[in-house]
Amino acid sequence: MFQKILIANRGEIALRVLRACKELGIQTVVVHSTADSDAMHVRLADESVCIGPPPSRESYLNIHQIVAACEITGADAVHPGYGFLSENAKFADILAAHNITFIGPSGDHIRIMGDKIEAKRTAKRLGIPVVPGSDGAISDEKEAKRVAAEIGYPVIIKASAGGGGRGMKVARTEADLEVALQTAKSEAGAAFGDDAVYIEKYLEKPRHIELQVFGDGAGRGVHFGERDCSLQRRHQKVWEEANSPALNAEERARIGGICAKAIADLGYSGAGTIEFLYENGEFYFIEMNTRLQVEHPVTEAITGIDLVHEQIRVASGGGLSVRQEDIKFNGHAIECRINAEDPRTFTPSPGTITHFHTPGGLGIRVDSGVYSGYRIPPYYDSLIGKLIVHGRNRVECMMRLRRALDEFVVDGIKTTLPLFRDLVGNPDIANGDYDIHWLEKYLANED
Ligand code: MV4
Repeated sequence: MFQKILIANRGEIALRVLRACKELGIQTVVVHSTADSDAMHVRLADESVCIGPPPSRESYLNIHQIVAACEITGADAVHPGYGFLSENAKFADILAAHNITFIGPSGDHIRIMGDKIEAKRTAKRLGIPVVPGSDGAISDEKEAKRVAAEIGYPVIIKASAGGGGRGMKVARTEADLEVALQTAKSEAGAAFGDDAVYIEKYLEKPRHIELQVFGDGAGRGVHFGERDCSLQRRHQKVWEEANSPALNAEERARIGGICAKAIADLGYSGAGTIEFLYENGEFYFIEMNTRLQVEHPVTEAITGIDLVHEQIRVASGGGLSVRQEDIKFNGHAIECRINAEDPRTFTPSPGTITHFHTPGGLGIRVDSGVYSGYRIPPYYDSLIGKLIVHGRNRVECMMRLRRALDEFVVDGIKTTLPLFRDLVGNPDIANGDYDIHWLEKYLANED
């Protein structure tokens, strides 16, 4: 097991990882920018190293500074959290070259999944169902027309270097195709320095369902069920739940079994998330994330397994603590992302939190690094906390969520809490009847 882990992140996820380290008796080091000196995780860590000024480029993304902090403190592993360097293959390679363990998959696996064309090709080879489309990059308009005619309109053009919704263009008819292809290519070239694009059948009203998987790096793979993350705004998830209201146990076991076997065959190590669009009872792979995700607590709630413990165990060579048959799905969990934003316009609302009171009681978890009197710096994302509610079934979970939202107090700044108080009372949400476009439509019709 590791002696000392360096946490290369900030905010609620730095605190989340720190808690896991403490439980395992592992010493902790946090790195932070000058804007985060008074953050909770800095106070609670055994050691902290200031690695630079507020802009992420010069601190949380500064590989040299982070490696230096490892050398100075004698950390033997790094947990990258999510965002920042968590899916940076070069960072994983550099740490390996310094004999420091990156708590995550190999640089090569990160690289494959970062290239969306290569990721899709790999998924297909491993037996994962993918969205019908081009086999690789589209070289010209002629090829685009041929593929589109084959799969049928509408189609979507995506950047291979994109992901998370960046650089996508929909073409509803052949007449739209030329413009869609050219704009997708030039936007991808400008944004990513790589203008490779691919083409897929455009699914009109899917749900976003993702499978939590783990590999031990030695040919064993398991799945921890799915999360339904269809409620999004501008590709930012807002509300996530497990299980998906759309799936039954047989469907879960079937797609879960496919994913676990794929992860085993790939020789993948650590936590991963396989993202699907789900429409008319069919799963279609779109991307794989090679990190721990923001919404991992809903999976922890229904399985009772600490996924950060599991990441640390696997990275240290201790293997997975569970076999597939040990993983049981109990009840239902919902996560609400509480952002320091205006609940209608989603404009960031940094500033000082004058009063912070979190709900409690059975089935309630709040992951947050903020406290009364904390000043939210304006330099980073606006997530200030996550409310995760667990119940024996979805109805109990929703009743408990409504109660927890009533108890939650965040004064001094605007937050997205009022949005959740509206959503929890909405009939479509109560029925689990929503797709990836539901929230944007709801917000557009509010005024
Ligand atoms: C799609 C799609 C429809 N058809 N691909 C957006 C994020 C990126 N990960 C993939 N995305 C989409 N890919 C096909 N073939 C619709 C979306 C999409 C979406 C997906 C998940 C959650 C929210 C979304 C909002 C708009 C579009």
